[in-house]
Amino acid sequence: MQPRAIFVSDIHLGSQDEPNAKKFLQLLDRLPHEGFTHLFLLGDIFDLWIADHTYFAKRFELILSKFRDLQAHGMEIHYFEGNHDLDLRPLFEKQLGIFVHEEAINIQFLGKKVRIEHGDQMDPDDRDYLFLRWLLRTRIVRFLGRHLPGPIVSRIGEAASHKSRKYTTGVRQAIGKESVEKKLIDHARRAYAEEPFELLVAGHVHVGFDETVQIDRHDVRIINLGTWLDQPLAFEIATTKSDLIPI
Ligand SMILES: [Mn+2]
Repeated sequence: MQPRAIFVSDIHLGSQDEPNAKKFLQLLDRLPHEGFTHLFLLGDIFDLWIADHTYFAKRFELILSKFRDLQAHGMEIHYFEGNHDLDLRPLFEKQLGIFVHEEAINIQFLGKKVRIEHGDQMDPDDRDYLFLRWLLRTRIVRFLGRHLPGPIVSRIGEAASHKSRKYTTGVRQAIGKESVEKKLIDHARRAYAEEPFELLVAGHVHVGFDETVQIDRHDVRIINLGTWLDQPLAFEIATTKSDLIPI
């Protein structure tokens, strides 16, 4: 069977009953029948998820069991931590066998060099956030996140998550869609200098984007998955085509 991959990000699910959760479940449902072999979750799938609290596992149990179904169909799932879903290894990797990534990765898929990431590290000017990102991953904060009771973690987290979403929308409105797009391209150039790729797939900035630019005289395609809060999108890579598709 030929590999076929689908990428989604920034769904920002607050519960499993909301319309986008149903849409997401329907999408997951049809993946194995349509021959998809790989699912890439590019972060901020949930509006809040911290560590392995049963609080979150219960809240989104339908989605977790759908992930298990996909694995039973032989699909491989990768989950990139976002800034709303953190410390995923204890549950998603250790218990569910999903590959968790905290940083960008470069892979070969169908002979194409692809860089994949959530995208929250793409803006070097965003020092406050980059500090916060570091802080949230320190041992002490991870310890608290894992050991404080679920309801407390969720209350603190929901306040932070609301602020963060407002911040992302604020940035987009303050600097404009074009400046966000310029940041995407600048980031692609910097990342390319580290390790070249033909395709970059990211999320986080909440601006749907699909453009091919020239870097070092090579065509590089940059995809941003936008947010399901505006318009549900997914990106797929198959042998015949690679497309950004409305869900
Ligand atoms: Mn994000």
